[in-house]
Amino acid sequence: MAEATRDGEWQRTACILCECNCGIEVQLDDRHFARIRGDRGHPMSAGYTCNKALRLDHYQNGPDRITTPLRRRDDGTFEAIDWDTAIREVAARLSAVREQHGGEAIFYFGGGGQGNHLGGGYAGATLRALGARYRSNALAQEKTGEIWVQGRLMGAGVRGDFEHAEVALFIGKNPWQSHGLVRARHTLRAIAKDPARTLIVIDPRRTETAELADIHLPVKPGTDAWLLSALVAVLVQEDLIARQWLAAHANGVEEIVAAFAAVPVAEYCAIAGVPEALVRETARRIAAASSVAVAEDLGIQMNRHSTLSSYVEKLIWILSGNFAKRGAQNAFSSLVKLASAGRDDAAPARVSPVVGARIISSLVPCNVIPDEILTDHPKRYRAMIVESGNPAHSLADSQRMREALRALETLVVIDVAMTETARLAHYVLPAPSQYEKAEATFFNFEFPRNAFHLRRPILPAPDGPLPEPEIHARLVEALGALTEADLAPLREALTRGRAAFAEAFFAATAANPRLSPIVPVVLYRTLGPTLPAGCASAAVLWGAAHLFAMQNPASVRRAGFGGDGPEAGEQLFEAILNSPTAVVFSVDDYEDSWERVRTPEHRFHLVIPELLEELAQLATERPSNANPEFPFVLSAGERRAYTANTIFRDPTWRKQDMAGALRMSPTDAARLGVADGGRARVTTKRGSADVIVEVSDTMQPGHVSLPNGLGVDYPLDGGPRARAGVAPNELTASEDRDWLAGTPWHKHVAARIEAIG
Ligand SMILES: Nc1nc2c(c(=O)[nH]1)N[C@H]1C(S)=C(S)[C@@H](COP(=O)(O)OP(=O)(O)OC[C@H]3O[C@@H](n4cnc5c(=O)[nH]c(N)nc54)[C@H](O)[C@@H]3O)O[C@H]1N2
Ligand SMILES: Nc1nc2c(c(=O)[nH]1)N[C@H]1C(S)=C(S)[C@@H](COP(=O)(O)OP(=O)(O)OC[C@H]3O[C@@H](n4cnc5c(=O)[nH]c(N)nc54)[C@H](O)[C@@H]3O)O[C@H]1N2
Ligand code: SF4
Ligand SMILES: [Mo]
Repeated sequence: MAEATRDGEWQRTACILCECNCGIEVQLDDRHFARIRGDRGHPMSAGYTCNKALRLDHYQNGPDRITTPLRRRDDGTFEAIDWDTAIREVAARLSAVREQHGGEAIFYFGGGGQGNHLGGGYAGATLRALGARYRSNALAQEKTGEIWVQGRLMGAGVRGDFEHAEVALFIGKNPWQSHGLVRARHTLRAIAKDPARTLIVIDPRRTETAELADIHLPVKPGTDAWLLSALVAVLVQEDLIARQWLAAHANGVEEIVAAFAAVPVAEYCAIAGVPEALVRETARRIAAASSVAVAEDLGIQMNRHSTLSSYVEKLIWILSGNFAKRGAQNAFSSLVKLASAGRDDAAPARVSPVVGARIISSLVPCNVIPDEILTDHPKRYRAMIVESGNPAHSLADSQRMREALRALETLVVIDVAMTETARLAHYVLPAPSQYEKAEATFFNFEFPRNAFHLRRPILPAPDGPLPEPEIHARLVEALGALTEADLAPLREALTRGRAAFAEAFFAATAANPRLSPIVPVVLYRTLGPTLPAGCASAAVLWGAAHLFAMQNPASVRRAGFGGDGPEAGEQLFEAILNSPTAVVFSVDDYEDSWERVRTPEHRFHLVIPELLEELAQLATERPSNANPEFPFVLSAGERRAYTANTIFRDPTWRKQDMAGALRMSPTDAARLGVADGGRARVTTKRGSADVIVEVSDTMQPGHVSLPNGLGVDYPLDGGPRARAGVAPNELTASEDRDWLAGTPWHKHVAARIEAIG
């Protein structure tokens, strides 16, 4: 072992299992996480964790860690190679692709999971050094439709203030299990307990959140577009909209009113399977509330009419005037932007090179990736870098995804574990775990206080893996994009302090056009070594802190970072470097939300013609699951108490539901003759899987669900690999996707179920 671990001491870090990244404290015992507790000093989570954080040792000491670079032999087995060989060969192979076919033939996927975005902050340098132009990540199979709608409506990312909301509305989201809001279970219980507040849930399943709700709208799977349209139609037709507020803040109100005046409420409620009276009651409750916070998630984002549903969801809170105030929707600020809700209606949309799929927030839709590779089109992707993602498991249609990955001339995977994707790679480059290096999440979406946590390593990395920023720096150097001569004057300036460095840095990047595309690596190689031990990777945050302070001076000042000009940015960076927990970097006023609306007069632009056309088509379309061959709707990928994407590969981390049962209503179970704990076969047009059945009265008849993240394989002691549960994407198809954003219909897969004796 390289260095001693600080056994027995409480060390502060964060949970990496979901977007919340709750602060935790860990006591180590011989590299094991012996004790874990919530960090009360964390400014957001304040001691809160859910049940999953306590199982993090199964990640740190998972069964499939990689500790040396690997190269695949022709027979499919791997040999260990040293880093110099790995970097040299990867750079040479990617350069060869660029020379023959252009950099745009090199595709990048990933850049971070639920808690690790620092490495992805450096990947851009490698891509620009290669001339690569196309990339994607998991956001392009869930959030890109919503991002596109936000871009068109207001050009800003928006978040609900559930802590203070009088009415909280969740659509296709089960925050009791999936979280996505700070201290989710506390917040939900507080709303449910308070008679003055109302919790509303739209979900076909009576989820844990729906169980707490005051109003549950048990929508028929896949019919949210009709239900949400009916809800907005009631607001419009009963004249419950915030007319005066809208006159001051929105364009296109009359077109929207006209479109929804035409919606036949009773008919749409019937299609959605929800009593009209309940829909009217819900609309009236929303209109009467002093504040409404809303969140949508995968239940509509991975479903039929997903981009349209995201649009109509937003009309609910805009038409009722719930923006830029306490308890409502607000536009947050990010230290580092993960997605850009650009207002792209003026510019022609960028599209993918083969299929011509719309690129949103710079991301190619995940569902078209196989089509972009499995073709003889001259512009096909021929090489791919995958970093902190497992597309062979997590994207639609695993069979086709595997076929596509196998067809690449070069596949390079950067991961901590030997994943389904890594096993198809030509080169696998090992990274230290998120507890063995400096890391950070860029999922910073809170309002009015927003916080950022630079986590220090809490134990040394084993010999072998290299942090992602170091891998990218070496690749950029091997590609010849950066030389020692570029860095020398910057290093010299740094000896005279950061102010001198800043000056030299801006002068150098202005003078040398080669440097600006690779700025993260320049910072890593100059500023990085001067940062506290283990924190070189934080170098990129120096630029981010300065930029943020320049763009949001008042919010940064309220957060306690003052001074003139660059002083505030420098103070913020120092605070991030020196704080063991998250730092509040921004304190906003509710009015600041308007400043972030990036339309000419900071007004909502309500009319989106493409989606109003789709709305009109609902009038004649009838959702039907009439295919007698596949009479069930399968939701493939539900969040449960013991699921966490594929971050854990060891199934024993689960304390219950080890095999990830198929949930089914008692009516269906009786009809099929399956008992609770019995076995059944699920078949879709793409595949078939044997499952254990959990009979659950939370399910509607005709609707079944499988958990997310199961079916990863793991090595048994010295022997073959085993697999627990069903990999959901063996059952999904890449062509089943939204026409506009390309997001998959994973929550709505046509399936057949048979009992197995
Ligand atoms: N425990 C746990 N938590 C997680 C994760 C995890 O793997 N495990 N993953 C994290 C990630 S990456 C994400 S993106 C979030 C996702 O978080 P959520 O979106 O909340 O999670 P899901 O359970 O996938 O889907 C939400 C709900 O959609 C419902 N649904 C299915 N069909 C329909 C429909 O037709 N209409 C409506 N309205 N609802 C429908 C399901 O019943 C389910 O309750 O969770 C995050 N948190
Ligand atoms: N059918 C179906 N499919 C789904 C979903 C669904 O609901 N249904 N949900 C989708 C959603 S919302 C999401 S977000 C995706 C998630 O899918 P992916 O984006 O593929 O993410 P993860 O499963 O979180 O995999 C993250 C990878 O990061 C690796 N890793 C962990 N720590 C580090 C590190 O420090 N460095 C590096 N380099 N690697 C690391 C892990 O070993 C793992 O291989 O799955 C999606 N797939
Ligand atoms: S809410 Fe998310 S980040 Fe917090 S402990 Fe649970 S899984 Fe971890
Ligand atoms: Mo996700």
